[in-house]
Amino acid sequence: MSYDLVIVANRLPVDRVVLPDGSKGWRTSPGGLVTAIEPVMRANHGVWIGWPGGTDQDLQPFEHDGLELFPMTMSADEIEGFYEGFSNGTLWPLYHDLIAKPEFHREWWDSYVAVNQRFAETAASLAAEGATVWVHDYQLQLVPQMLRDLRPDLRIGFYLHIPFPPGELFQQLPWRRQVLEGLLGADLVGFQMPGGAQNFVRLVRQRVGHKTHRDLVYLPDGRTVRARAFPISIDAGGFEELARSEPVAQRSAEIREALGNPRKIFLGIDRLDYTKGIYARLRAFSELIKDGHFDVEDAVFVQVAVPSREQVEQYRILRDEIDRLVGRINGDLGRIGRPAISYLHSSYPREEMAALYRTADVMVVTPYRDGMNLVAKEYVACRFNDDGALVLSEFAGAADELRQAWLVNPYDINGMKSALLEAYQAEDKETRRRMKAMRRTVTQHDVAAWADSFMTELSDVGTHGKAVRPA
Ligand code: GDG
Repeated sequence: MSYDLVIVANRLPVDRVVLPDGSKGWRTSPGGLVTAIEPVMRANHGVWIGWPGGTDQDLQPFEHDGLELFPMTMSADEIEGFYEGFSNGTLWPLYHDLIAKPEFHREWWDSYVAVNQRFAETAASLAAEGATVWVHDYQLQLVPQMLRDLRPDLRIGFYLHIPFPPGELFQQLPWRRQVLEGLLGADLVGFQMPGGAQNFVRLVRQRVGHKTHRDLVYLPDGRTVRARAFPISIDAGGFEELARSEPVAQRSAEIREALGNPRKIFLGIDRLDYTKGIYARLRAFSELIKDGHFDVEDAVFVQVAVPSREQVEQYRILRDEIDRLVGRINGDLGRIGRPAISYLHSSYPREEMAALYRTADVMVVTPYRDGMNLVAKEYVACRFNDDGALVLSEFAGAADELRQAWLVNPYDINGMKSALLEAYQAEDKETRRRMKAMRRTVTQHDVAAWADSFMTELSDVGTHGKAVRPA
């Protein structure tokens, strides 16, 4: 089979599920990426290459909901070295400002190279003459150049979903040059923020020695590479529609009731990750109660922490720390049937997420560093009455667009306390003014516009391959 569009991502957009009859099946995973890419895939005879999770070795290509999927196998050693190791123990902390200490292990790197090579070979074998290949994220940064070596006829795009760090931090990576060269195999390298694109171009000039001008890199063989920001977004219409639906309205009322009808409900939803600033935000909230600004009858904090990367040591430590903190806060400040923090370590269907967004009066998003943060945008999309307050970290990419949020520095606990209190006390008129402006931004720049602008730019750059039709 050969395809005109090949999407290459670490994960396939489906999860394994056990069907009612006991057999195994697939379910489309929650998340905007598949929503955004699906129409382009359909319009262009596309295939998606990725790991379905697990270590099954006898996987066959299959179709799900009309999408052609090509599953990549992963051995237990590769999960350890490539995925948990180099991707999540080296690159993730290095690219998020060293919030945790990155570990550098040569075996992890070898595994990263081997898995990237396998993804590149698979993409090369599936792509039609002159096809477009769109590679995603930090797990696959070597794929663009590996693929170009195998198939110079292709048009290759790469998109990084997480921040690209400043040179001072990136230089620590023992394999910095290989990673930069890997990315330079693409015709277009997309980042969340202009800062990431600039960091990349500067590093390429300083470390690899290529000539650059603004967002262009000139390679010795005459090829050019463009590096630009494409801030990602969400399916804003889809979220709003869900939030407005009758079942979600009912569920929202149930949630408020179950929480004891407090005056204000605060909400945090994050993967349980040390970049997300969960610990500091819960402390700030609890201190407001301790200081007597409000009581557990007035306000409750619902924190959903979605299990994530549980085999990685730093994530286990974080989970224990948060468990202890929540236990201490509730022990000190809670009353019978009235915990200060309602803590949920679980993942939920999209409907439940929408019901939570619809219920929350104050949404609290306080990462130390985040490529974008879609949760902040999803909250805004769900507030169809223009009410609700968003407290948002300056260090989330989303802060660039959602200027009307209560912006905070998550390292400054007192500053965070003031912002939470202001959001709690804000007049309706004030929250409405802010939310209206943010809603305009999120509805205008949704994920379809994001995919479209990346694809359009990709079909304009490079002399290789034929252009992909917009959906
Ligand atoms: C990376 C970057 C960038 C979460 N729990 C559940 C659930 N989710 C959905 C949310 C949201 C997504 O997962 C999380 O996206 P974020 O942007 O908040 O964060 P990361 O996972 O770190 O994502 C980030 C993103 O890539 C996209 O480029 O914005 O900066 O770090 O959509 O709704 N969805 C459901 N149940 C859950 O329990 N259904």
